[in-house]
Amino acid sequence: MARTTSRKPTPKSASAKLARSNGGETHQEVGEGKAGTAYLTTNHGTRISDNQNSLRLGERGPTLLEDFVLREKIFHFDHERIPERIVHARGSGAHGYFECTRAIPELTRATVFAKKGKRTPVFCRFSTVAGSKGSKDTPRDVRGFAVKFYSDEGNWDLVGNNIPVFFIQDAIKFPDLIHAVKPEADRGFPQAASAHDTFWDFVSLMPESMHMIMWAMSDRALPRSLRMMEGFGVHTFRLVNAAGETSFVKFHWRPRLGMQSTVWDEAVKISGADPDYHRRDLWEAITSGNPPEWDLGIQVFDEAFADAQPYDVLDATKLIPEEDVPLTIVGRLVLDRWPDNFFAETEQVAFLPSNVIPGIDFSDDPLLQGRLFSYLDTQKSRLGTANFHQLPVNAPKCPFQNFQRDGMMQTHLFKGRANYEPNSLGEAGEDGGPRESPQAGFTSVGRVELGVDPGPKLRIRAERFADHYSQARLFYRSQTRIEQAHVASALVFELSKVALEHVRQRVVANLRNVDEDLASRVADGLAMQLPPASTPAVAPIDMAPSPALSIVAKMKPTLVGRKVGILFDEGSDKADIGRVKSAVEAAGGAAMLIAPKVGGIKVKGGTLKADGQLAGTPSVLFDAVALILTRDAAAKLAEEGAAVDFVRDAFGHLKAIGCSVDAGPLLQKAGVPRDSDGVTGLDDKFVGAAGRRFFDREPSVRTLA
Ligand code: HDE
Repeated sequence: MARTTSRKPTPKSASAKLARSNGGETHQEVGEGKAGTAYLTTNHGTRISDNQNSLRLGERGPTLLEDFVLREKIFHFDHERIPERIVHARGSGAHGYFECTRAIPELTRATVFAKKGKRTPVFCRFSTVAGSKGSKDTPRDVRGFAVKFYSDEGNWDLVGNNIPVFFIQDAIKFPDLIHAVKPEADRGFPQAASAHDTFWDFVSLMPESMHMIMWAMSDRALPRSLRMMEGFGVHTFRLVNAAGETSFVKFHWRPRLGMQSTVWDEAVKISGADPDYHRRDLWEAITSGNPPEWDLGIQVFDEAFADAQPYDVLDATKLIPEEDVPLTIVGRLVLDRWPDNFFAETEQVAFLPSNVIPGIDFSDDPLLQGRLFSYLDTQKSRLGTANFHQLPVNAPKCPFQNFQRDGMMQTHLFKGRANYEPNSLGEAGEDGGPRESPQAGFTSVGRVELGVDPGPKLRIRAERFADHYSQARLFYRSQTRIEQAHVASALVFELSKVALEHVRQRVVANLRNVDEDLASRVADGLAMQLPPASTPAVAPIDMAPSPALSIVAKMKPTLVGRKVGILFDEGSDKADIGRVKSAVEAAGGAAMLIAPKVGGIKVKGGTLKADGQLAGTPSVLFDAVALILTRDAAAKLAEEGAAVDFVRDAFGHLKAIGCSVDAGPLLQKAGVPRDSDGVTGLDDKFVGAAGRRFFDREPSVRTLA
């Protein structure tokens, strides 16, 4: 059928000609000359004449099998999804660089640390662990913190978490752990949650998980932003210098914005208001030119220190207190470029803990050893080919060549016939291919060099791994009073979702070995009798508290990288709004205007558009809020659920609230006492308060265990 071209081209399609045909459907046709758009083709380069209609017999069908344009398009679409990651499926990534701020050639020959000022490109992916790819960003969960350094001597992947210890000591338990935490096998729920029978059943029988449980029940598992969490390599690794001398090392990422977390009720509400909360937050920061940064700290120690500790440094359920081995800052990580394509980069990035470079080596940590083996398999299964390393996000940025050949999706065009070595093709003038580098190449630190006797082959756990409780106690006792209450309340919440009473009992019996007060608070919160303590494999010891483990003690009162919501309505004073917005921005924060309608509201001094509509932009999305309202508007909004929740939640989530003098009726309806700490006017006091949380308020708004 001939198509009738509409007479009026729309301005947006200046280069694509707009046409409408018989059925009323819109066609965008390729323009002519230089101004024209590119023409549409099939995957094999044939130009497509019509991308709106499949090929039919007659006007009304049937559709013909020979329509290769339709067939190819639908075929490709049908295969767009690839398997999601078994764990860490939900994630967000970004490009950036690592800059060495302190050269450490005396410790390692890794070129990443060779020279102060040296920059190495990186790709970093943050993730939750339990939920699937489309799950919310803010469950109570551990966060993955994986960094791929594209070094000039190959890719180094530091695939860590935001918690410095792990649930289990031996890789052989990982499938059990993940099966237990994922949705239950028969019912397929709960999604992205540890608060259910199978998880707590498993961990209650695995007291080695108790230290990690303390962290997972703490506010560390509820980060306010991916930009505001610490990262850890978790395992003990080795650094090796040019002389072959080696030391143990633990890696720590420290966020320059300071650490910050949400409160549980807030995290639950954020997941409804914005399931992409962390992804959006990272995207906003990077695309608005505020790249997040972390310092890289290392804890370096030797065998003598390791031997002298009451725990084993090869046990991933243990940390090394910073008070014992302070951090040395050796570099900074800057994430300044959002990926061009989410799938090609964030989804297809393949991290491998076995990716190390000369100067970095593994320890014998049995969890790490299992990981070195596991990740290659997962990448092959997920990305479908042993050539996954050729994808742009995975390929090294330094030269790479060997004699591996062929395989599915081979994209490299190898020249010549040298696909084996040794060969003598060079003697006949042909390219013989790459060869070994005995000096510059990677060499493993040998047992003989370390003076370690390999000993017999045993399926056994080392006796020094048997203390399951001392560091759980260390963590709990190093928290501030309010953080301890959060841990206890999180345990009450999670165990309240556990239907099997004997599991609850066993968890509380284990908690008695951590801290008696904690166990009693949890038992009280569950309205159960305190069970007898379980018998620990080794009696716990008291370690000196480590203030470095607290978030609240380390929190920076700052508005930098934070967001303030300004609620206004008809009649609000435009000048006041402008003043608060400027003050927030001057303090390094971002301000967003919220009103019942977005398109433009009459205010004193003109009209004003809002960035967000009240019902869709609750206060959980902000670090502090300002209410700039006339008395009439405040009285009207006191009858509006979304407005009352806006204020009540800001107060309940311990945030600063700045108010115009006339905001009273709304405050009153929300039950916010005007004289509370953190409830201020619109002056400098508000901006000063907005970078803080008012934890003292908490007992007045909810019952904590
Ligand atoms: Fe992982 N882990 N893991 N893991 N892990 C994966 O690899 C595995 C462990 C961590 O953003 C998988 O590519 C085993 C500890 C992060 O793409 C899989 C064991 C730590 C990420 C896998 C562990 C981690 C993964 C799933 C026990 C903290 C996401 C998809 C021996 C130090 C990386 C994939 C990204 C991903 C296996 C234990 C961190 C299945 C077998 C401990 C951050 O291969």
